[in-house]
Amino acid sequence: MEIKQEFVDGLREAKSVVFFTGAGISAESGIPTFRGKDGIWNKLKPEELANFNAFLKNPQLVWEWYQHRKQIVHESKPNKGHLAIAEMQELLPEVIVVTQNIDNLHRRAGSKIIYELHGNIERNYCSKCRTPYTKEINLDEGVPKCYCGGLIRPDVVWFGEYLPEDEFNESEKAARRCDYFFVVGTSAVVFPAASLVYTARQAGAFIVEVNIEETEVSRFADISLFGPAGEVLPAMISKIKAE
Ligand code: BJW
Ligand code: ZN
Repeated sequence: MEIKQEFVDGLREAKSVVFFTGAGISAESGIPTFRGKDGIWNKLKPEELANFNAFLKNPQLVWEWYQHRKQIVHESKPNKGHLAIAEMQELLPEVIVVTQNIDNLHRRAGSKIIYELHGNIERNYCSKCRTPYTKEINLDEGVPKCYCGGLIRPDVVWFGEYLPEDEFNESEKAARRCDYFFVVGTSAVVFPAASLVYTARQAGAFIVEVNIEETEVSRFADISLFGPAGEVLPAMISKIKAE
């Protein structure tokens, strides 16, 4: 993978850069992706588990799955890819992270402006009255319930559900404003999140893809940097810093 000097020179002059990230950026932290060859959902289709009907049918199963994933998240730490994105803040006037991930790793790496499009695994709320639920979850006591009787659910966005409006609106604004739009570690097949790539492109941003394999974005990206995000992004930082 070669990072062209001309590209690095242009990037140095950028006023605003967006990093749109997906599960692939956290893969090197030991968090499995959803799709692709190492995806957790090769056997279990995301559309079948991550929807409200699946939760109503078997809340215990869906909760066990999220508790298992929360455990993995707690045992993991930000990798060189997350850290490189945070370090970009020292080098450019505006760096915005728009993530589909629910794992908090960008925050833990030190990124300041983060829009979480699909929620956050650390938060829960009542599926009936929407009151946030802040107590520990202990599935040995059964699926947690709100005082109103509603089932408590993770604060994540399932299929068929709307994305958090403010986060999506701010992400759209950032996509329209930026000079460079990085698409990192996402298959870019889940909408409306993936629409941001097209919004940025239409607004004239330079589209940079970072992935270990070709995706939907490869055919129109201005540059595709194929390789693990934890290697490609630090290599790019080194080039930006080089005299
Ligand atoms: C590396 C790497 C390394 C690996 N370095 N790279 C038909 C057409 C269009 C849209 C639809 C349609 N039918 C239905 C829809 C809508 C639907 C949708 O998009 N479906 C498509 C799948 C077809 N979308 C929705 O339902 C959304 N809501 C919505 O549309 O609301 C409007 C509405 C309201 C009411 C009624 C009807 C409509 C909501 C989508 C919510 C998605 N939720 C999930 C779960 C979140 C919680 C959780 O984590 O459990 O979000 S699904 C899952 O997919 C998760 C992810 O954020 C999301 C995206 O996945 P991501 O991050 O791209 O991961 P992967 O695994 O796909 O890719 C990883 C990539 O990394 C790969 O490319 C690897 O190569 C790469 N990689 N290692 C760099 N080291
Ligand atoms: Zn309630």
